[in-house]
Amino acid sequence: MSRTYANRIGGRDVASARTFESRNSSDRSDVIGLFPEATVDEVRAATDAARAAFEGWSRVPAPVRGELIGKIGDAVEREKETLSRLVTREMGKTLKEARGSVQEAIDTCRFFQSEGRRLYGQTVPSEMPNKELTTYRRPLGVVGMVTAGNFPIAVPSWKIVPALVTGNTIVWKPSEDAPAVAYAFLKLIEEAGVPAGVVNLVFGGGKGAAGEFLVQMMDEGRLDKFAFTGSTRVGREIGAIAGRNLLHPTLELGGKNPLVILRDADLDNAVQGALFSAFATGGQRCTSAGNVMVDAPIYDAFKDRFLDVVRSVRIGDPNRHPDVLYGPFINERFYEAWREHFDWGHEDGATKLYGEGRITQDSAPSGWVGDPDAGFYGWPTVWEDVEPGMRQFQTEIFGPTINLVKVDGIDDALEKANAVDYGLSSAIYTQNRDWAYRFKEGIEAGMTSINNTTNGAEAHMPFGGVKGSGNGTRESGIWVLEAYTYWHGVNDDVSGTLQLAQMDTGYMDGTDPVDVGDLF
Ligand code: UN1
Repeated sequence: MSRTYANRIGGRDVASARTFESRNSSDRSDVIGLFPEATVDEVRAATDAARAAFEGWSRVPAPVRGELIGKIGDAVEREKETLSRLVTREMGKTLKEARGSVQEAIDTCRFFQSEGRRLYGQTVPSEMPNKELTTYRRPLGVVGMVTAGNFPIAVPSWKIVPALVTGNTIVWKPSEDAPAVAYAFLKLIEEAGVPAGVVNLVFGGGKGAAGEFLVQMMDEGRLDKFAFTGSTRVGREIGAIAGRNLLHPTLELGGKNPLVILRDADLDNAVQGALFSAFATGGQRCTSAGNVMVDAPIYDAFKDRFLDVVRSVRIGDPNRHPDVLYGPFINERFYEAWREHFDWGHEDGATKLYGEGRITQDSAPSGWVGDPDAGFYGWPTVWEDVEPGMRQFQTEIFGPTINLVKVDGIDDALEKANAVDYGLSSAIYTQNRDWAYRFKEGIEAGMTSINNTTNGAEAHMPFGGVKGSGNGTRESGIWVLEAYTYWHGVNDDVSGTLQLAQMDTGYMDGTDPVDVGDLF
């Protein structure tokens, strides 16, 4: 019998009438638990609980809130191995990557623990005597959050931790692909001493379910902020609803990230970097590489070496085989979307160099281990003859597939790297400082790696994109503070007289008058 979990609203378990199962992505016969399908009333109740908790939480001194964040970090660190195994079991990334993703949440707590002792405002000189100007960061209020299943603890921590340290309260709807990880994280947040109602957790699906209900709460005036990681299509809808309610949402959306390999690159390093960028997490990262742009003089050499390593990639259930490069699709929907791209590829005139679709008993690459029918597993797939304008080139696929695109030098590489509607991450392999510099200056992306992968952003760097990859908000590091606070400017006049800004100022006196009319 699988255990049934409840929503957490105001520090209490709240069951829903309907439930859904969370299953192990690598072995779908393994049911992890039953989770509620929260109703609109339950989601609304969660916003009430967050609203009720706001005043008290926002008045807790920020350094004390920071200490609680530190305790969350301690609790996550203590449970790192268990959480990592749960991440692997529930959504299917390798244990090495799962440990990295849990570490990312710990790093986030470490960073924001001390931010509670900063949260600096400014003192600003006044234009009048005996008057002081100061600025303060103020919390926004109640934040609605919807997060994806591919980084089920790291990415939520990028939102929850800075929102908490700045004094906001939260209603969080995690991905239905990884509810158990969310529940475990919430329990550790509660254990650390975050008061009841400050972080509320509601479970369920997106469309027509808890995710959409939480978005609707903006129209009911119940939220002061929305934060979302997911597809560009859904992000645009959330952005429109937030816009009409005058909220500035955090939107971390898709990517079709270019990885450029120029003629002078260290090829071994570049092959390894391209492999990880394309296939880590089975290509299901928003920072995964979508197009590998290879300089013409080394195109054939790169292609041969890349295909050699792709042919020997180990794939299988990462719970049983710790040495695989990647495991299953997180869910059937991602598998179906990936399957469709084979049709477009052929229609558009791209050439498939490697890959045979779904891995089955009868069709498995040499590095396959285990029972392919236990989950949805895909062959690593490599295409060439891919050009800007093709769907294959433009569309984020979120699965194990990569395009090789031939380019001629840095200018052509840059032009093609910018020829997508997204601009999240990017990478270049070259030893030439000038080319690297030009790439860094010219690339339309929020993040760039030089001689490293498109993925693997560190937890205290600004994370986010340009163009279709988001709305310019940033997560992580000091930059995320802008997303969860507003600036409050305070004028404190101790002069005891009426002093009018711009009017009663000394600098207006004593100048030689100029008659502007005489100048023309
Ligand atoms: C995501 O896929 O939504 O940079 C986040 C990376 C990770 C985070 C990815 N640190 O690949």
